[in-house]
Amino acid sequence: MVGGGKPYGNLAEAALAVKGDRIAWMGPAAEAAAGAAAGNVPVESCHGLWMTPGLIDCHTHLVYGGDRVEEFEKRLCGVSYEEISRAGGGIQSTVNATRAAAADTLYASALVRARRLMSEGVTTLEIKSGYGLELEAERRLLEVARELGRRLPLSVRTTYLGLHALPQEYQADRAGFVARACGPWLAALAGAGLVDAVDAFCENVAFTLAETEQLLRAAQALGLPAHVHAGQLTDMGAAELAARYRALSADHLEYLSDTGARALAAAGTVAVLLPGAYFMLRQSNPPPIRLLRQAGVPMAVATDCNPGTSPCTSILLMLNMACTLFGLTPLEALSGVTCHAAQALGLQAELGTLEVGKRADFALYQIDRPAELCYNLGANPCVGVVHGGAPRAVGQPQEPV
Ligand code: DI6
Ligand code: FE
Repeated sequence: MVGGGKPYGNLAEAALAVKGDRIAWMGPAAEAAAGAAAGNVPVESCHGLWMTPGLIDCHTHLVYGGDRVEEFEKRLCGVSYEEISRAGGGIQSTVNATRAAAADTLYASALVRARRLMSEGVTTLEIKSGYGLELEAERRLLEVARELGRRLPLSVRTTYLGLHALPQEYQADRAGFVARACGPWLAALAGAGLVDAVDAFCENVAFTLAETEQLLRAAQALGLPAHVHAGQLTDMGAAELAARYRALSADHLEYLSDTGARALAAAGTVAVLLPGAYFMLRQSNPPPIRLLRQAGVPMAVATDCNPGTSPCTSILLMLNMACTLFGLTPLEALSGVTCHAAQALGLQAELGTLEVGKRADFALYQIDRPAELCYNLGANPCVGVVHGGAPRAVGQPQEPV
């Protein structure tokens, strides 16, 4: 995935040497054999397989309580979204279930989802809080996310999604909720080392531009980078705001103006595309891909794994949807889960390409050419992953439950 040369940066008949958790050498397989023999280094043959950088899912809400299956079923049986909402459904039902769940219950359900993503070649996962919406429940979500990163052969980046929804008990006190979420709660969680970045759902059904800015300003004061849920349902100018605060990413972007796209490009903010939510919500206006291309905005692709609008644990399915629904080329889609996803997490110096000095995270696929990863619907050709230099056969989890 290193640009400038062959498509996909493809190297044929190549070998790669690992020292510790780093890529120490890359070159022709014939040279590697001689070097390995001289240095008495163990050699693994991956003959006939394709190796990619470990895939990065840079936008998930992986940890939550309960599910929304019943709601899905009801809606398809003709019950309206409003009726479901009034009966305590929707996002608030996930907040209730999450608050009621013990940490080990949250861990167990998130583990299943993490394993599914890992089985397709994911080695780095961003996980947002945002279903707790009060200090201790948010803390539990972030702690569970960190625990997944400690126990699994997986790098986890945590994001405090402080402004996701206005919880029931604050319906009459919006300002009070926002002040707490952006003030003492963020300070406590960041102080505990649980927060790698912040995020806000800037949308007419969620939080305003001014409220979002309050969180971005608080994050800036703490030296934390930001992501912003921007332009999923309407264009409120959230992309411009994200750019103004040099956010790592602006996510969704189905609604994005020319000025928004240019602002993202100038700020180096990555556009994270989430075709799973677009599909589930049966939207019909894809993000303006041509505009993003012309402006030179790097595009990432992620699952948005969440119980409401994208109950998705397949990054490979997202590759297909990014191509079929949004019109990305397979090269753009693959860049979206490797080099550009790394950039969306601020980890481009460490991850996202196979290059000497980078972390030895990679995935092995039984395919004939890279575009197959985007072409297949529902297949999983991943036969193994290496995380930090340690091999792990897919389907044989070594980590404790
Ligand atoms: N965007 C979404 O689509 C979800 N959250 C967000 O920020 C909705 C989350 C849910 O319905 O549970
Ligand atoms: Fe999201």
